Amino acid sequence: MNLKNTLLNQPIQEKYQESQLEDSGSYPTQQINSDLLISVIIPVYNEENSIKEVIERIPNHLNYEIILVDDGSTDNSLEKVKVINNKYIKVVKHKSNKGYGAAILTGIKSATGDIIVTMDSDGQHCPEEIPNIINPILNKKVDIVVGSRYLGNCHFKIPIYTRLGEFIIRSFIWFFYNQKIYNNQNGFRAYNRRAIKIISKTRDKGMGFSTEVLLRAVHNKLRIIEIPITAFPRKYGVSYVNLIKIIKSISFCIFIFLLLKIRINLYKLLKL
Ligand SMILES: Nc1nc2c(ncn2[C@@H]2O[C@H](COP(=O)(O)OP(=O)(O)OP(=O)(O)O)[C@@H](O)[C@H]2O)c(=O)[nH]1
Ligand SMILES: [Mg+2]
Repeated sequence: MNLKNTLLNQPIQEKYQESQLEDSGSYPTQQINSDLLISVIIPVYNEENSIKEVIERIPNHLNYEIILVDDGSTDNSLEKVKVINNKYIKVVKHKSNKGYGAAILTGIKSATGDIIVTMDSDGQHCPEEIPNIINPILNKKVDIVVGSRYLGNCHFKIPIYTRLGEFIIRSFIWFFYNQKIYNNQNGFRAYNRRAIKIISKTRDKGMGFSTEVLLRAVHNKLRIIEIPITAFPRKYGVSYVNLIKIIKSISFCIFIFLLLKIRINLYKLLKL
């Protein structure tokens, strides 16, 4: 049995496995029949070559607002956004670079939607797939949807250190919380309001944010599902990920939740 078949709530997966890629390279999008407001949060740090296209590709049949968080960009990212004729874009700025997690948290504060979607601004995610990522929440099945390039189509080779990191996080979550989340570093996600209440308390302001959010979510028994997405390599610019920093923050995060688990189990033991 392969990864795709073993994972998660089957009805949603089956739909995708039968589907073919469209010209855009993304999965066929599902039809959304909902008046709920969707807030799409896009953190931007020096992405002048890709940000305009990412915004323009967001399906316009959705009832949405776009919260663009400029995380102290020093290039022309903001100028590229200004020329887009879209009244649903809200721009929030950090005066200096504060980190990926800080950018998402700032976006959450400005978001008024019933569902929040987060996606990268470097063109690695397909905006056309936003309806797919919010559908499991609309169907009231889950609180958090995580896009998975392992279930979907990944058009680049995932670095070994990313795979290793994801394996360690997945094993921790599986061992202590009995859930499997394979693509746990993916930033293309959707959250309902219940989830937002919990993840707003996340402390990591950098790239460890994605891990802490999931640990908080499983610790609070939120319902999480992974769905297939399409992932592309960065076309422009460079990754701003600092490997040493991310290893430190993820290790710290796992350590804290490990302590929490030990404390809970100790209480249980002492009560017996
Ligand atoms: N790394 C990083 N990204 C930020 C920051 N602030 C906002 N972002 C945005 O967060 C998104 C994710 O950052 P990336 O550097 O692409 O991280 P990644 O996708 O995990 O790494 P790559 O696969 O190498 O691109 C991008 O859209 C960035 O523009 C920041 O301080 N650091
Ligand atoms: Mg990226």
